[in-house]
Amino acid sequence: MAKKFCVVLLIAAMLVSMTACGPKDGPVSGDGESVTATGEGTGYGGALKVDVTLSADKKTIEAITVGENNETPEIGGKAMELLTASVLDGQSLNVDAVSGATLASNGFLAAVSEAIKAAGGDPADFQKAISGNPEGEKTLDTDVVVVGAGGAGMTAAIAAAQAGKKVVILEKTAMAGGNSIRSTGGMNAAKTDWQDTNEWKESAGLEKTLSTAAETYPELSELVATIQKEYDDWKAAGSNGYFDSTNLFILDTLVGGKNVNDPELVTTLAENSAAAIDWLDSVGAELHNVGSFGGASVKRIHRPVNAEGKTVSVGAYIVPILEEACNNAGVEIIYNAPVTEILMDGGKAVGVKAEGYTVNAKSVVLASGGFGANLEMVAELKPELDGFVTTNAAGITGDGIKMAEAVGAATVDMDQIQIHPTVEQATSALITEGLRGDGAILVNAEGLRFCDEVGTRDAVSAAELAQTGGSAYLIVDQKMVDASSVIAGYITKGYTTQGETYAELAKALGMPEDALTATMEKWNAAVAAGTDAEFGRTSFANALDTAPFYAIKIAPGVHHTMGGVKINSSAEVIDTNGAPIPGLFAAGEITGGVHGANRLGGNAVADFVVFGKIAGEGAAAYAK
Ligand code: MEZ
Repeated sequence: MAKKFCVVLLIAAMLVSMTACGPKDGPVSGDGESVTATGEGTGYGGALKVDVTLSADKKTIEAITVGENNETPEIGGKAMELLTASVLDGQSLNVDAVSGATLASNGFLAAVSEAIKAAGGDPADFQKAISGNPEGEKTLDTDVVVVGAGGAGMTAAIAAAQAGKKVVILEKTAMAGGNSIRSTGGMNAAKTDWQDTNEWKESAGLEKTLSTAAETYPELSELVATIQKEYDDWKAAGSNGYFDSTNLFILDTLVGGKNVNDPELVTTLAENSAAAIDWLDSVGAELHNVGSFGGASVKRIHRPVNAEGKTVSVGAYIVPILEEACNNAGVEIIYNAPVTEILMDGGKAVGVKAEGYTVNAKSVVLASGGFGANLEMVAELKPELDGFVTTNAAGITGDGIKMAEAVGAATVDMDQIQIHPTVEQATSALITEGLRGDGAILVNAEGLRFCDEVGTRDAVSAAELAQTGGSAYLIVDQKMVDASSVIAGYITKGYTTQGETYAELAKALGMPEDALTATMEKWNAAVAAGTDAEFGRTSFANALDTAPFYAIKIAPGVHHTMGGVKINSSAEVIDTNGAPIPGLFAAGEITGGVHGANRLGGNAVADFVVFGKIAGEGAAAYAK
């Protein structure tokens, strides 16, 4: 039986038993026999409470109920759900933290331990070792095996299953999502109906792109001329709807990537992006709110909103939907099964070996992500990033790239590693670029702006590192908070400092009050005029004029590894001689070439949906 199914059964059993005893503040005898008590631990979001019910003889944990906590439901919450099942199943606290949710896991286990003591038990009685695969080594036969249950892996699996194939995903960690679940901003797509719901205000941004691109990359002048004509034709035809084109998406991505990108892959990304939004719709993921993001000349990032119309994090929204779509399509996801080897026969990929499993397949899709959590590998490839924090999920360590190399795959751009300019340093939490796209500004410790906040990530990060302390403050106002559940979450997690006036905020931050007040007034005037004489920013959103005002202290952190396994536009893995490896496909951050030297925000989700789908369809066709 699949591990995930066992977990579901255990949770169901647990819920039935828990209904008998609600949360208690101290040891309470329930049913005249068992005892329930509460323990407290510290997770990612601060204090968390857990109720534990022990049997009368204190030797059996009968139920665990997670109480008050500030964990992210999709990450820390999910980890606590998985750990609840493991602890109950094994009657042991000797379980591994869930990768990617270590703080929540450790806080949960500490709270359970404390609750056991408070209920009169001894945590030492619950320490027996739990073996990795209780069912022993298993061999499975399938049509397509996918390595990794992140966005690319699940998309590929759904696409292959929709093409009628039997699909198994092997996921290294205890939960789906990989780096994708941490993705906050949204997905870039060009020429969608959703863009047309916006008012066109981007002439200045577009003209700036066309002139800088032509000057900086003369080799792109033909592409620039084509876009200029598309724009002129659109204006001549009465400027209906919102202007964008796949060519402009290609140009923005190439310019953002310093034209190091593989142009064929970029073209595939852009040309399939609008259809990818429709495909997501078809599996129940609606990304219909369109906003501005760094390096995009027009509003192109598509985002989900909640029932109140507030933008929400794309990864936390999309991952559970893809998981459900996998379930509905009959895809089997096996968790806690790190893949160690690609099985080859006569030069063709014919399956994989994982801890506890051998999966024989007709084709293999690699979707195990990049290596942004492997800080040693990062520093080896780019020594100047030694000491930087990472926004990546713990499982993103580059194993798939190494396995692909072991069977002859070529790699590209391995030293192209992106730092994201806005990372909260105490927790390594990504503070989405969406804040800047929606109107936030950056100020330094002196209370002064220092760059075009919606420039590309490499440019903004470099500007930040040149400021006092190598850090800066993102400033937003209450209007922005009211429009975004993401920002509300940052406030709950304690990342913000706030003030009723600009001066009060400056005082709380220990920066010159006059300087911040003058900066904010100057910025609001620039928004009203639609011109930023100081730094040439061309996207403004709204003035930051509604109290209270909030600041988040940030600095750059490792975010995306642009290099990886070489693929062609059919998502086939290319070997060191330039030929596709039969039966081997790859998609998402494990691959290199799409993003060049710098990925644009919103292009990772576009990458995993577009290339995940191509890889899944290709693997299904190969599996015949
Ligand atoms: O694509 C990304 O990395 C992204 C959208 C990040 C963010 O700032 O939200």
